[in-house]
This record gives sequence, C-alpha cells and structure tokens, in this order.
Amino acid sequence: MLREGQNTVVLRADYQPPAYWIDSVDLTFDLDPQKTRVLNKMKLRRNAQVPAQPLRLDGEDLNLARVLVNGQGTSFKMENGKLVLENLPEGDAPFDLEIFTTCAPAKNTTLSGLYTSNDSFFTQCEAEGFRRITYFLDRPDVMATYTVTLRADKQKYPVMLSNGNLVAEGDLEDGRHFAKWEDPFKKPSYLFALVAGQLVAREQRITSRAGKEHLLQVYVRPGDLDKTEHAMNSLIKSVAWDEARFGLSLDLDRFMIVATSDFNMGAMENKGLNIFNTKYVLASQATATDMDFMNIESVVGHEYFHNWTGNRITCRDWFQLSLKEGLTVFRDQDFSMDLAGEASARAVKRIEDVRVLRTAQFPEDAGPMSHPVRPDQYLEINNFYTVTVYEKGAEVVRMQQTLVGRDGFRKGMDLYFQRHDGQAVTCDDFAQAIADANPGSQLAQNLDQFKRWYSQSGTPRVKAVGEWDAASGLYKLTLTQSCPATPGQPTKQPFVIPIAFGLVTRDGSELTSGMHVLTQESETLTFPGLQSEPVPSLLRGFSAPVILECNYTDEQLLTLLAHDSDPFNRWEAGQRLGLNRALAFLREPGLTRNDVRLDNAFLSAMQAVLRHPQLDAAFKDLVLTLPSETYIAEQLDVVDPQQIHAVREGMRDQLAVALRDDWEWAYEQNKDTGAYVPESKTAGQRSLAGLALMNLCIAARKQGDAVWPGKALQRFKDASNMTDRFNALSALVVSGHELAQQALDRFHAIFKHEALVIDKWFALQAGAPDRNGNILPIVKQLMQHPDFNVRNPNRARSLLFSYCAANPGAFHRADAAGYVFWSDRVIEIDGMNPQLAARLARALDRWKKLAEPQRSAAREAIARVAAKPDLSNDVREVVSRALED
Ligand code: B3K
Ligand code: ZN
Repeated sequence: MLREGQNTVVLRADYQPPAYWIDSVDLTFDLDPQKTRVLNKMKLRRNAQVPAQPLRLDGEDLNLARVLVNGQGTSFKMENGKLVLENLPEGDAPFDLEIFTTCAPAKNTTLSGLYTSNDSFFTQCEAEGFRRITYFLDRPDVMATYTVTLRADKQKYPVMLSNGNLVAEGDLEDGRHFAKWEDPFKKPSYLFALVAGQLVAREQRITSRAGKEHLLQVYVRPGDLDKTEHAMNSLIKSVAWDEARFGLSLDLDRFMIVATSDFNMGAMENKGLNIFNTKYVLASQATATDMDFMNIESVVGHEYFHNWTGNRITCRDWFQLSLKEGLTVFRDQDFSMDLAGEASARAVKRIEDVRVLRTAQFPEDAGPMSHPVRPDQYLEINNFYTVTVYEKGAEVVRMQQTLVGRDGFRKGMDLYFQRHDGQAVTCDDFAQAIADANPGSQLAQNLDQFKRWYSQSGTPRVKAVGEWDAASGLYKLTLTQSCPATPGQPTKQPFVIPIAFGLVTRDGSELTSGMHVLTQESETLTFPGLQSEPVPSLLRGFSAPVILECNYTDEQLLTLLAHDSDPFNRWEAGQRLGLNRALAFLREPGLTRNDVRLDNAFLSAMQAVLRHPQLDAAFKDLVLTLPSETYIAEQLDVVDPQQIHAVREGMRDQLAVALRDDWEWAYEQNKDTGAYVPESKTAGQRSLAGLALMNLCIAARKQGDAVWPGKALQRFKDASNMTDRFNALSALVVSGHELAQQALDRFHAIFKHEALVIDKWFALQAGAPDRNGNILPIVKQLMQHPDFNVRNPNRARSLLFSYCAANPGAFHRADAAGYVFWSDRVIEIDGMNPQLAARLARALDRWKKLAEPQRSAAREAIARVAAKPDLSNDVREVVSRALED
C-alpha cells in the first residue's frame, strides 16, 4: 500500500484522457495560517469518450470534512490518498460536487500548495501543488473557469489577490474582509494562485498596440517598493515585444507580479498573477549586479510570455512540459537578444546561453538523470524541470526556426495559435504546426526524423574531417554524427542537424558560407576550385546542441579567433585553445598549480583580444575567461576535480602575471562607466574591469605586491553600484588576499538587512577557491551564522549549493568529508522541502566519472542517502537513478 502522495513510476505511454471534466470551480478560502478552510464547489460531467468509471480526485495533506453531490451527502472512500466517488449520477448530465477541507499553511515547509512566508499567504501549484489545497483532477488537461473568494483578517492581510479580475470586495464581521476574483479564461489547476498579506504595489497603466488599456502591478513588501522599477520596466517591454514579434497581446485587464522571499524556483506564470522569487524582482543599483538586472529582465519576460505559450495553450500531460518551457525559454532568449541591441551584444547573449547549455545540460544528458526533451517516465515530475526540458528544449525550438526561417517561424506560431488556442496539447502538435505552415521547408521534409530531438536523449556528436587536395584545389568536408547510449536508450537513430558553416582562408577572409542540414549518419560536402586549404568554421552561432569534434590545429584556431566573421565561433576558438592546453596539462602526471606554463602563442592571442581596438568589452570578458572546471571535466573519462582545479588556477595565474600590464590597461579603460545604467554596453565594461581587477589581484599575490589589493579594497569601499563593489570584493576573496576578511565583514555590516545581498555574501565564501581544504570548515561555520536559515531556499542555495554544486575543487575532497556533509544536508532538507533536497541531490550525478578515492566515497554517500527510510519521491528518484548500472 502506498502512503499518501507516494507515486509509482508514471509512463508517458499510459496517458489516458480524464474520465471526467471539471467545467467550473468556485473556491472560498477562510485564510488562517494554522487552519485554512477551503470550500470547493465544482461542476463536473463525465467524459463520454472514456468508459464509465469512478471519479478519483487527487489530494495531499488535506483534512476532509464534507463531500456533497448535487447538495446531498454521498459515500466515498480513500485509496492511496485519492478521494474515490463511486456512486455518481448516471448519464452525461453535469452534476455539482462540493468538497470542504482544511489545511495548515504555516506548517507547509514544502513551499508547494498553500504556504505562509513572512506572515503572508502564497501558493505554488505547478506541477501538482493544487491537490494540497483541495481535492481535484490535478492534471493539466482538465481546464476550468475559476471564481475565488478570499476571506481573512483585514489588518493582517489587507491585500488579497487571485487570478483574473476583482469583481467584489468588502468588510465582514470580526475585523475580517473578503475579495472575490473571477478569471475569465479556462485554465488547468497548476495555474491557480492566491496571495494575501501586507503588500504594496508599483502600478503602471499601459495602452497596448491594439489600443487596449491594462493595469500592471508589481507587489512587494512595504520598504521594497524602490526596488521594483526595473521589474516594471521589464514587464512593459515584454508586453510590447510579444505584440511586435508574435502579434500576441495581453488578454487581461490586469496583470500582477508578486514577490516572495520563500520560493523553490525563479518564478511562476499563474494566470494574471505571477508569483516571483524576490531575487527576480527586486533590484537597485546599490543592491543588485548587472547580472541580477539582466536575469530580472529575462525572468519577467519568460513568465509574461507563458501567458500565451503555456497558459493559453497548455500541456496535455507533464511529459509535454517542454511544449511550454522550451518554447518560452526560446522566446525569452530572443527577447533579451532583441533588447541587447546590436550584433555584438546579441552574440554575447548567445554565448552566455550556450555556456549554460554546455556546462549544465550536456552533463545532465550524459549522467544518470539523462532524459529526452519529452521524457518517457517519471517518479516525481518536479525532478523534470531540468536544463534538458528548458534549455535543450529551447534549442530544439531554435532549430525549427533555423529550418523554416524567422518569418516562417512566425507563420508557424500563428498556425499553432489558430489551431490550439484554449487547448492542452503535445510537442507533436507544436512541431506539426510549424512544419504545416512551411510546406517544402527542410523541417516539413524531415519532420519525423526531426522529432527525434524530442524522443532521443543524449548529446549528439558531430565529427568533422577535412581533406585537402592541393593539386585539384578540392576541399572535402566529411560530417559524421553519432549519439552515445543513455539510460533506457542503447541505440540511436540519426538526428536532423542544421550546421551553419563558413570557410575561411588562413589570413582570415571568408570564402563561402551556408547552412548544411545533416540528416544521414555521414555526409561529405565538396568545395572545388580553392586556392589553398581553408579553415572550416562550423556550427556557427551554435546552430545545433551537439558536441562538435574537429581536430583543429592551433594555427587554425588562432585564425578563427582573430578573424571569424561569426562572433560565436571566434569565442569558441579561444575556448578550444584554452581547453586543449588544460587537457594537455592534465595528462602530465603530478603537475602542480605552480608548474603550469602557458605558451606564448596562447598568451599573445589572449593579449591581442584584450587589447583589440574594436571588440566589445563584454566579448573580451568572455574570451578571457577560461573554460569552467565543469566544462573541462566533461571532456574527460576519469575526473580528478582537484587536479582540474589546480590546472585551471595555474593557467589563470599565468594569464594574470603574463598579461599584467594589459590587465592594468583594460582596467583603466573600463573602470569608470559613469552614472549607473543597467544596459549591455556599460555592463560589459564593468564586467571586464572586474575580471581585470581580479587578475591584477592574482598577479599581485604571485608577485607579493600590495598595491592592487589595496586598490581593490578602496574600490570596494567607494563603489556606487553593486556590480563594481561585488567585483572588487570577489577579487580580494578569490585571490585569497588577507584584506578579504575585512572587506567581507564590512560588506555584511552594510547589507545586513538586504536578504538578497546577504545571499551573495554566503555564496561568495562557499564558492571561493579552495586552499588546503579550507572551504568546508568555512561552510560549516557559516551554517551556524545567525543569518543562515536552511528553510529559506535562496539562503540554502547560496551556501549549500554554492559549495556542493558549484565549487568542485573544494567539494570533491579526498577525505570524503564534502560528501558526508552533502548527504547530511540532503537528508535534512528532504524532511522539509523535497524539491529543494532533490536539486541538491543532483550534485553527485557524475560520480561514476570520478577518480578514486572520490568515486567510492561518493557512491557510499549516495547509498547512505538511498538507504534512508521515508525518503521523498523526489530524492528517491535522483539517488536511485544515480546508483543504477
Ligand atoms: N513553470 C514554472 C516552474 C514550475 C516548477 C515546478 N516545480 C516557472 C517557469 O518555468 O516559468
Ligand atoms: Zn517557464
């Protein structure tokens, strides 16, 4: 017998339409932190397409008080936590079902369903949180209209919000009041939301292109209002962009965003009432970095864009999650690119997105949690809000656009809405619409094969081999694709891979360019009539989410770095140069950080980029940043994280010292950006100045000079914005200078009342380079800090995830203490917040690649978690998959 809420594996192949439809829901809440009463009045009817059967309603952690059918008491039973009604009226006529339950929001530490945070009420229903509020058919293909009445103490909860429009409000007895909301649109239960508490709003009225008026509101706690301007501006831009780019207008009179500091993820697209993590709403130049400002813009955009891609057209079942998430990430990426402006800033955004894909999604796709963009099974759906579903899913949408062109893609989107507005559909429906709107396109011609991107997991590899025949002037390029076995998928069929390419001469001029769509396992392209052997520039703009293997010589890479007309591949060439060196150092047994010696060719290439008169600061910053430890690790079969850390640090030391004068020049050139404006050009300069300062402090440490650390401390003190201040602080912490502690203390003192800044303070210390195992004791000590609170996800992430998931050199200790610490935290957090615990559990996904003794120690730590009785489905799924052969 299963306990309540405990699932068995759910299979995509088992999908059945619901046996009943719920057409309307009328909810009344008496809000009380200890005991909230929920009266749920629904109109249901049988789904005539499905054989007659009992009604099985989902529910979790509810106290059931009453069930009435058409106003009469009825028999019911509980089965595996589900409420089962067998004696329902015969026939197809609609009937009323009334359910009265209570729940305890203040005790709800899962942050799913209805919970309290800082004395306010919030909900989170995606994916399956609505069943923690009332009994329901909690699945996305059951769409209903909602009327919601909220009642609560007026003083404690002056603001009461739900989806849609406010239709009535007023006072009740005993100091209570009510608000009644109606959402005109049918929606699945995961988009339901309510908020109640002491909140204030920034408001803005806008008129859409279509001439309609809308009220936009951003709700925060009193005191935070001055940090909402950027979020509001981002929302206004999002509304305008979706109208301009896709002809999609805001369909509600009122659109609200509410911020909460206790939230499991970034934000949630509830219809008309988006709920956000404060991290993606609150920003001022004093408290937020350029990166924070950028993230706010893209998350506000993302949630807003869901109003069409997700809310108006939703998912038939959770296996189709990428239908809304991949598409909406694609849309938010495109939005941010359009706002970034000119070509170079667009390329920077593309590089940043690809960096995320390669350092997070590629490892996921090569590890035990590997799954297709449209997964085939899950134990806990919350575990599948992954970089694969989101970021790889976005790449799959991007490739469809590439195959039909930008205008063709717009036509496809139009057809998608024409066909499916108001429906719950599948990834197949989406791809079909894009293809049908573009008959004859490469997508339409290869649609079935293209859709393998949805069904096959694993990162495809494309091997490119060039052959040059000097006598005939013929260049042949053979492209061969393969895809490694992944869990449950031993063999793969070829993908449709769009490969944007160019051929470049050795002195950098472009001979030709184009797009080749690779569909066979192996294909050879021929280019006759060339004067000399060209350098191939392949996968321009990262035209497909694959690993490109090409045995470039250093000389070829230097040509591409210096001349490629495609900025992405220019950056990529620099990364390959760095990566090849890191891999060579790693092959040298016993090499230490101080033995690392970079060659002049590499150093002068980096110097040339740094000093380049035309290149943008943001682009220079990306080129001058070495491939991450995680990315380097992915290239190896056996990983020694500490050795990778030593090699990368050694390379960084060398770059710092050898280019010291150039760093100084770059710092001076970029350090002053005038009055703070969070936009790409000056943000790029701040970021390059920050990198330069870091390198100058590293060089100073190597050379025993105190000038630059002193300057960094001064900049830290004088900075007028958080970006410069935090970069200066990081330079001291990362270079390990003794002034760091003083600066950290001061930073804490200045910002002790700014939770999001204190998160940065924790994260910086937990993510700092390890020196003789010093980070774990620091992390343990910080857990005792009065500001640490493991129940707050942002704080837990800032300390624990920064250490376990983002600091490999410090975490993968030979004495296994990092892993023991990890297992203790996973178990501890699982007791209160399974979703958060499962995310932390993923930190050891790649344990099988570790060298000994880490490999055995990691396995033991995972087994220790797995052996724990009463684990959540969330953590159980992650650790048991990790232990599978
Ligand atoms: N759709 C939400 C994520 C919900 C996560 C549930 N565990 C945010 C987003 O992708 O926009
Ligand atoms: Zn989303």
